[in-house]
Amino acid sequence: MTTTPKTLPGATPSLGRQLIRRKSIAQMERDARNNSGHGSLKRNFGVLQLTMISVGATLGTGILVILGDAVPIAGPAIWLSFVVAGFAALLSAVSYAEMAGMVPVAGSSYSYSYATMGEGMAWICGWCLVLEYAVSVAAVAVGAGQYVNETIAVFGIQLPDAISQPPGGGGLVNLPALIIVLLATVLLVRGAKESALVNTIIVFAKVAILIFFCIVAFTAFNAGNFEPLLPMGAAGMSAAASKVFFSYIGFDAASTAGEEARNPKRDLPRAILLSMLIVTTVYVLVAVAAIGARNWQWFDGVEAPLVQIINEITHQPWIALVFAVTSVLAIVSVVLTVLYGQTRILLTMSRDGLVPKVFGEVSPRTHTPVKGTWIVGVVVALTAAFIPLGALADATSIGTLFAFALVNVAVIYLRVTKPGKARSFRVPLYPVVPVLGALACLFLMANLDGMTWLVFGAWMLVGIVLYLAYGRRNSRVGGLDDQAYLLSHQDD
Ligand code: ALA
Repeated sequence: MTTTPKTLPGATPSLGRQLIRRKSIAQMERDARNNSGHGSLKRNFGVLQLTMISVGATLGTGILVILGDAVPIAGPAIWLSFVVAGFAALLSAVSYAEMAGMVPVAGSSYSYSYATMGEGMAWICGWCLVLEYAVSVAAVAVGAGQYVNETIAVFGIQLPDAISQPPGGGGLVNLPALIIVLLATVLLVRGAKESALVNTIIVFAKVAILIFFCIVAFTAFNAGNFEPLLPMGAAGMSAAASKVFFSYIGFDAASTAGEEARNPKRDLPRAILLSMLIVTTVYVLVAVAAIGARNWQWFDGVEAPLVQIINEITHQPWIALVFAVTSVLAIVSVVLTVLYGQTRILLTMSRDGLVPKVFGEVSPRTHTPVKGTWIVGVVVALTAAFIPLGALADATSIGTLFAFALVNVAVIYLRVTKPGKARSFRVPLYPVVPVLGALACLFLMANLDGMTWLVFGAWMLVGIVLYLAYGRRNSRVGGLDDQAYLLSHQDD
């Protein structure tokens, strides 16, 4: 199927036509090579760095903080909730792997939607990705701020609320969250390679402390804690699965590094799948170890449960301190890599004209989108510092699930329309896996509460208004240059 425009060169298409016009994969690759004359990113990353970017973006508050909120919902079956959420994420991860190997640019699911469902869905997906990346990272930074507080509390120091809580939360500014986001921004501006190195070191450290937690917790293992397995019934287990789905958000971050990978077609699918394997194994082990060590009712209202368990079992405050400090770093690496992903997605969207040009300017010196990174970093830092995120943070999972569902649909679409196109990775058991993947996302979305849906609806409404006011007028796809290109690549 071709993407030949139906409008005359220079004519403005109708809204309906504009919403469904697609951008070909070849055209995306060409744009990535030229970056509209704005300087290019550098291909620095191999499979190790890419995997670490995904693990870095994934493993954080979900297991360190949200585990404690989810145990009272599921009971001892919390480990099953992690398996269910992980299975749903894995179904989408294999779809991401196929798409990332086929469309190795920096836009992730935004680009996959543009290539398949057209501009309207691509914008919606890009707008959902802002929820998945920018809004979630603000929420994650707030979580890191809380951990900083608990860490220094080990020394008997407590930050005053005025500088550790946002207005509305009893304070003036959440300073730890602000500082964490700004530090990550400075690092990202300096260079992608430097950021990836720092991230890799932290990822090794965070996986190590979680393995250490399992070893310590297993010394206090009580099999009786697993009975009854489902005190809240299967409904409790699946509601908790929707909640802990947050902890899998981020495995797709490697797919935003498509233009900085040395061999994206080979390495992106590997990195995505490898990172899923690592985080799922760690999550299930930690959940089993935590329940084995403490009865599920103990978790109610306990903040930072893993630190508490370590402290209670070892009776060594310094061990708890090392654990807590590494936990803060763990969350910092989520902030670093998720911010990274957001800047690369916006870079791609700006190339298409859907967001302002400034996000696409790459510095020839650092090979990073310096201005775009500062804008994203400052907005996220201010959001984390001054806005009690509340319901908006809950909406990040719903936005992410929607983006994941679209990727599953994109796989099916391209299998039907471009069966002969080379794929470096193919989803196994097609079409069962992408169909199940999309259904699993819808199922988890349906499990989220009405308030979350309401916030999501409001978010979408804002997105539609922004598109009509800006994106629709400034979209460059289908412009004269593209049309000439498309006509000479009819068979793409
Ligand atoms: N998955 C990321 C976390 O758990 C967002 O912090």
